[in-house]
Amino acid sequence: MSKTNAVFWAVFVTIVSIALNTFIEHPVLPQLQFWDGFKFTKTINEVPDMYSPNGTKPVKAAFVILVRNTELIGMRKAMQSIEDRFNRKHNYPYVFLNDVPFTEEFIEGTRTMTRAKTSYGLIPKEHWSYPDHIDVDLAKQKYKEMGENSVHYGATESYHLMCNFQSGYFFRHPLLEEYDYYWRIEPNVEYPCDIDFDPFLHMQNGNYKYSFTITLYEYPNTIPTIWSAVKEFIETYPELIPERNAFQWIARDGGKKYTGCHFWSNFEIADLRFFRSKEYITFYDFLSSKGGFFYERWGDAVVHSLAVALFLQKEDVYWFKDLGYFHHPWTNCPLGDEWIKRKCTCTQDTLLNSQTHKYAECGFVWDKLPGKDDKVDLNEPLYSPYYELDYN
Ligand SMILES: Nc1nc2c(ncn2[C@@H]2O[C@H](COP(=O)(O)OP(=O)(O)O)[C@@H](O)[C@H]2O)c(=O)[nH]1
Ligand SMILES: [Mg+2]
Repeated sequence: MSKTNAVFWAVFVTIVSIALNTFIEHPVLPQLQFWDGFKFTKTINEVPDMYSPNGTKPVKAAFVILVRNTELIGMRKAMQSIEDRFNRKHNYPYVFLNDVPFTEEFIEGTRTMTRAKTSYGLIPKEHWSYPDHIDVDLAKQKYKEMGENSVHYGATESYHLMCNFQSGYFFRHPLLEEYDYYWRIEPNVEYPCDIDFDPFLHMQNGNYKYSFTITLYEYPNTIPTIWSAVKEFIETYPELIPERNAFQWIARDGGKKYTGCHFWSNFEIADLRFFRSKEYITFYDFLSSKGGFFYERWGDAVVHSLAVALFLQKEDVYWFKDLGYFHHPWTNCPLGDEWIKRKCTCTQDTLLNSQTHKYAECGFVWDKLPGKDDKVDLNEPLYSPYYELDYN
């Protein structure tokens, strides 16, 4: 074929295909979704005014994240998940906290994951250090011993400082002053189901002070003396303990021992005013004076949970059963129709689903607590633990 012929055929074929595309109706076309530029972008991001990025939200609330610069990728994963499943329609702000200044790379890498406001706070030195009454050499000796005895994270100094901060200080950071509620997030957590309601609004409307998704039994060797400290606190400050609380959830053998039940605090939506209360601060100060954040490895999950059970009542706490959540290695994966309805991607029958695993039964024990109209029998044991752990 000559060059002229080739050009002729190329032009001919092009003209014919354009004509066919223009005049022939493709039956599949109407079923397909096409990118339609601005209109499409607007639709998926459309949010009620109050939830627009700069709008005044119905609840004074923020995500609060303690995180290291080195965890940027895990942080972006967690943000991608919460934005996709919830926050792209709500635009609640994020507050990032760190014991060292955030790098430009971290700020840029997180700011760009959301349209919501992000702020970055440095933790004051006095909130991330040994209190004066702690013998630092003794603490370091204890870390060594805890390492030898396989106490979970017991040998890691920064973990002790972190648990102390999360127990006694996060709610005092100046960047949180303007908020009433917070939702704790950690790098690498995942939200595997749609959250098609506003949990902050749910907390505010229901006047809930604390909420959870997963409960576990604590490792006994992280808290050898915490229960004796709690008993002493109750004797020292009887006026701070309300007549009705959730003591049965934490006490067994008539109050002699701790059940080990705690809310897994890496997920937490709570009322900051609870943590700022005189009761909570007095409780934290008392525990701090006992030295267990450093001579043992008391975790903030246990401390928050003990305080909730001492100072609050069943009605103050909400269990987000159908809010899908994953923090290695546990999942809270909704069961039954909820899984379909909420477009979940978690595995319902995984061994470590808190909805089904006995080790996470403290949530169901919580459900069995007497309500305000029920007759209370404090001597009645509430549960028979699957794991017979030995607590003091
Ligand atoms: N800035 C900072 N954050 C920390 C430090 N240690 C832990 N964290 C954060 O505290 C949270 C809990 O720590 P993580 O390593 O996830 O502990 P785990 O969930 O108990 O296994 C996470 O959000 C971490 O990013 C630290 O030394 N500095
Ligand atoms: Mg974690």
